[in-house]
Parts: sequence; structure tokens; C-alpha cells
Amino acid sequence: MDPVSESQSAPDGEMLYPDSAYGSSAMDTDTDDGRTPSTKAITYDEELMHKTILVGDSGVGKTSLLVQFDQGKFIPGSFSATVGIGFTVMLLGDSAVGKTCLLVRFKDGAFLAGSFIATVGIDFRNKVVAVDSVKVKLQIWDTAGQERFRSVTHAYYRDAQALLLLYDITSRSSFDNIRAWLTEIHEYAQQDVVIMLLGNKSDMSNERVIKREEGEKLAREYGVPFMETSAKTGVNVELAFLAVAKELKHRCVQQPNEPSFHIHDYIESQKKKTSCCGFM
Ligand SMILES: Nc1nc2c(ncn2[C@@H]2O[C@H](COP(=O)(O)OP(=O)(O)OP(=O)(O)O)[C@@H](O)[C@H]2O)c(=O)[nH]1
Ligand SMILES: [Mg+2]
Repeated sequence: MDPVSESQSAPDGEMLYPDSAYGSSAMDTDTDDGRTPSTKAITYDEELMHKTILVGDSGVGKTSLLVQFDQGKFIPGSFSATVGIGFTVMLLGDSAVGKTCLLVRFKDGAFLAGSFIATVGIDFRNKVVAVDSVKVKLQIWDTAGQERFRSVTHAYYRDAQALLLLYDITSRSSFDNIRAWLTEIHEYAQQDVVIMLLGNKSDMSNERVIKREEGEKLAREYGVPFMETSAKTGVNVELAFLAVAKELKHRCVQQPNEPSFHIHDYIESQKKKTSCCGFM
């Protein structure tokens, strides 16, 4: 299933946050499901964090109001409705495992090469994908892996419907820390949250220290799906997000006579398809 691009393109002059590896677009922040972690509103004091939900009929101007607040300007032109079905996906894992790069690869199809800019607090971007001809909007929260931001990100766990937990196949410590991440997830996240383990930087085979089998074993132990990804080459990046989108959509909207969806089976079948074409 190919992802479809978002119906609203980012406005000119997209605001770039100096601490962020990429810009955050106000057009991306208006969600019908009301999860609106405006980058502006985020402070690093958990007590002061709040959420504001824009509700109202389609076309009344919720998105325009938000753009006016975030960027101080009105975006004229064609009206394009914000899609109705949406889920929040959170990226977790140690600093430098490639969370931001994975998101940029998925959202923009590009690789953020060059100097590493650690994420501060939390950033987010939206992407709409098509699942069985239903438009599913994923709001993807890119968290800071650095320890000092842990209390900020904890506050967001409970709002996430899916968590992509990353380690770096060239970093033993990032893999060893996965157990600690899963402990935190069980403490702070929703009980039925979809979790997927990703071994990132699979392109760096010369520097690999974590065998694929080790990742598979750990994932089996926790009963979560697993795959290796590369934000650099794009291997399995779309598959990871699409599998999560499919799982969430099937949980939310089950059409009559539609076969039930099993994320493990889907991933295995898709991975086989990819490997038989020589891309893995
Ligand atoms: N070769 C290779 N390098 C990668 C890949 N993904 C990320 N990197 C590099 O790894 C470094 C860290 O990437 P980020 O995406 O910024 O890491 P992060 O997990 O977001 O880090 P924090 O924001 O601190 O939590 C950067 O220098 C990237 O260029 C990958 O798949 N392959
Ligand atoms: Mg980052």
C-alpha cells in the first residue's frame, strides 16, 4: 500500500526551531482526534504542560486559527479537510539511534546526513497513509533520547497508540537499554499500546555489533514485532509505519467480512517479499 501525501502542504516560510533537526509545521498540528502537542506550548516542566483541543464543524477554520497562532499569518487558498481517522505514534530509544532520521525518511523520503543534532524535548510531524483505501493520519512524536528529557516524554506516553522502539545495531548499549525502555513503557503507556522493536542503521554492516537474531530473540521474549531498518537507505522504514497504521486502523474500523489483521504475520509476509527482491 503506497502512502499518500498529506492533503495540506506545508506553508511557505515553515518555522524552523533552532534545536530541532527539522522544522515543525503548524499545518501538521491540527488533528480531529484532538492531540495537539504544539511545539510552542511545550515546556520542560511537566506541571506546566497543557493541551488545547480545537473542535468544531468542518470548514469553520480550526486549522487556520492554529496557523495564525503558530506562525502569525493566514494561509489563503483552497480548503482541504483534515482527515478524520488519526493515531499517535511515538518514537523512543537512546539518543543517536536514529529516531529523527527515521521520521524524516518516512515523512520526506530523505536522509539527514551530516552532523547530529539531538532532539530537544519532543517534536512531531504528521503523515497520511492509505490503509485499505481509508486515509489514516499518523501524528508521529519524535522524542529526545537524552536522559535529561525523560520526564518530558513520560508525560506523552499515555497518549500514544503505538510506540516504535529503536536501537542502533552498531551500539551495544542502545540494545542493552531496550529492556529499561520496555519497563518504562509498561509503567507509563496504555496497556494495549502497539509496540514495535526496530534495529536501525542496518546499512552499517561493517560496524554491526548486534546480530539480527539477538533483536529477534529479544522481540520474541516481549511478544513484539521486530525488523531492522535503515533511515539512510530507507529499508523497512515505510513498512514499519504502515504495519502500525494497519494494526491501529483494523482495531478501530473492522469492516464486515474483513479478515482479522495480525501485525506479526503482515510484517513477516512483507519482509519476505522484500528479501526475495534483494533489498534486505
Ligand atoms: N548510517 C546510518 N546513520 C544513521 C541512520 N539513522 C541515523 N543515522 C545517523 O545517526 C545519528 C543520529 O541520528 P538521529 O536521528 O538524530 O538520532 P536520534 O535518535 O533522533 O537522537 P536524539 O534526538 O538525541 O534522541 C546522525 O548522525 C544520523 O545521520 C541510519 O539508518 N544509517
Ligand atoms: Mg532526534
